[in-house]
Amino acid sequence: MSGRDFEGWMGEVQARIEAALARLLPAAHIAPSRLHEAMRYAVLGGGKRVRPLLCFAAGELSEAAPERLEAAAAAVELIHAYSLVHDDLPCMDDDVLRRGKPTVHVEYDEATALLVGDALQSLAFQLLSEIQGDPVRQLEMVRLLAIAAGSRGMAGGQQIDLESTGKALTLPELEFMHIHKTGALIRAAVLLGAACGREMQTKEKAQLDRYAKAIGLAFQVVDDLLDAEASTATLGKTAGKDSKQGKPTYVSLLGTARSRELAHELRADAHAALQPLGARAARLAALADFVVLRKF
Ligand code: GRG
Repeated sequence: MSGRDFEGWMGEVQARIEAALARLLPAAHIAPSRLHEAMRYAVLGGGKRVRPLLCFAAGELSEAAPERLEAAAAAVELIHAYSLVHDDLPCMDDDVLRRGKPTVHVEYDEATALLVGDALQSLAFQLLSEIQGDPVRQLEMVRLLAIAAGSRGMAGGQQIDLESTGKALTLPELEFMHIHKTGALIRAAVLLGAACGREMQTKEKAQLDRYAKAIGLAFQVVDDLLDAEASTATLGKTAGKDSKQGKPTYVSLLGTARSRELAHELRADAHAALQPLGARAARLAALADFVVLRKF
């Protein structure tokens, strides 16, 4: 697949998910208006939509219907958006800029930002529950996302992150934190996309899981590199925060050169995992490249 084909596909999926989210979020004029307006502010008009892209790409492996993928991708993106809103709160990462605009608690207020996160999380599960199809499969999807977002996934990873500030972690400890904080939701995006289509063989699922774990970690390594090397304007969020806050990162532990190498090793592992899955995995492979080579 050429770079141009991939960019065209990315643009199409990003436009599709933006339209779906705009349709699925409650309209701002519906009461309580302030909450609904703030939910739309948090979700619409920004972000790379990496998780929806992964969901759609994984859906190609199992020949999933686009309407089902749209709902699953929207659900994952809503969980991601909620995590960003809560992460930016003063009691957590305390940031004022996200996706190039003031964070939700700055634009609205802290209590509203808290409720925005809560309501986005609820809406995500509502969307999964409304997907048409085999109810057993649907329940598995709900369970998968619940575990990925909860204390054994993203929220647990965030807890470890909060406890780690100012501490020197070992590499396995850092990896454990990121497998949960960032990796769990990325893995869920991939597995949910695949679960939207035909039942895949156990072997295929294992390869896909290996891919998802590799790019989940690669995503975080690159996030650490960008925080150290890119500008606030390019990122649309405050750059250089990790070292200022004394957060353990791949860059603080390994340095930039080794971190870059590690990202490429994880990309190679992601590609290797896709090898047995054939041509249908081409977009997942291109997404592994995007995750590692991105500049924002
Ligand atoms: C509050 C439960 C809870 C969890 C928060 C994901 C997270 C945990 C915090 C976000 C802070 C952060 C910088 C995490 C590192 C990786 C990450 C998720 C970056 C942001 O994701 P992108 O780059 O953002 O996909 P966009 O804006 O493109 O969607």
